[in-house]
Amino acid sequence: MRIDVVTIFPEAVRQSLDFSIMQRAEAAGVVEFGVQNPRDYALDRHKVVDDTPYGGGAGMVMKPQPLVDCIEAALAGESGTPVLLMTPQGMPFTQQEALRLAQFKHLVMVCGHYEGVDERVRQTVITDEISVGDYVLTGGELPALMVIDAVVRLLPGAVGNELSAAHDSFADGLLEHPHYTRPREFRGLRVPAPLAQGDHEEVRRWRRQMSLLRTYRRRPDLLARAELTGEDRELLAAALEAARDSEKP
Ligand code: 4G4
Repeated sequence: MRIDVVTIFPEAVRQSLDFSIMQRAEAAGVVEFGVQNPRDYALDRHKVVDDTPYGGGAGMVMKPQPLVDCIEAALAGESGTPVLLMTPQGMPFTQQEALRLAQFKHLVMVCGHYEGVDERVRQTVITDEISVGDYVLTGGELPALMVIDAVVRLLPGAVGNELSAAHDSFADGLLEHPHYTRPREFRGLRVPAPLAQGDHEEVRRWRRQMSLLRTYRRRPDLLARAELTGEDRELLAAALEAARDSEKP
């Protein structure tokens, strides 16, 4: 996969990508990153990329011409390549969207700044608008890096354990079960018996039960949309009953 990031802070984005797993993925040939600066496409002597908003008001707006020319240079005439605008007005980014984006061989990610981008950029070149959460940031760079991280770790050869992505939180619409490593007891807290004993079927059932209980308590919205089996319902009912019993005097 190739990923181009369109940003007025190319050095900051390049530095962030030359870090940890993303760096290893690029070195391994799993992904190739490009960083493009719309300022390089500005036509005036001062390389201006922003301007005052029509209709007045505070702040500045990203001019359409440098941004669209930069995006089109990154696309190099391709069609079908997603051009993603990171914006608080976008569709919420999810694991499902990460899995969808991981199928493409080229992505172009556009980072907005100031008060936002001229609407004609959306109308001409943007294919998808993505939000990483209901909050406002000064720029789209951190959201773009979050989306890149979530997508690249799904690419074949990007993670040490190829199977780990299949077990992620949200892979089956539920939160993950708790994890433990040695020692068997830490500050008086013992590793749960089914894990310590290591009977594979008992481990599977315990993990599934904890996954269901955690999702019930923390993210009832996810549980409502998950497809539960008969065993799932029994495991959750048993876990809730056990929790209720332990609360009795
Ligand atoms: C586009 C329009 C994304 C980009 C306006 C970007 C939050 C997110 C930006 C803006 C962003 C998010 C400056 C408001 C850049 N903030 N939640 N800021 N703003 O994904």
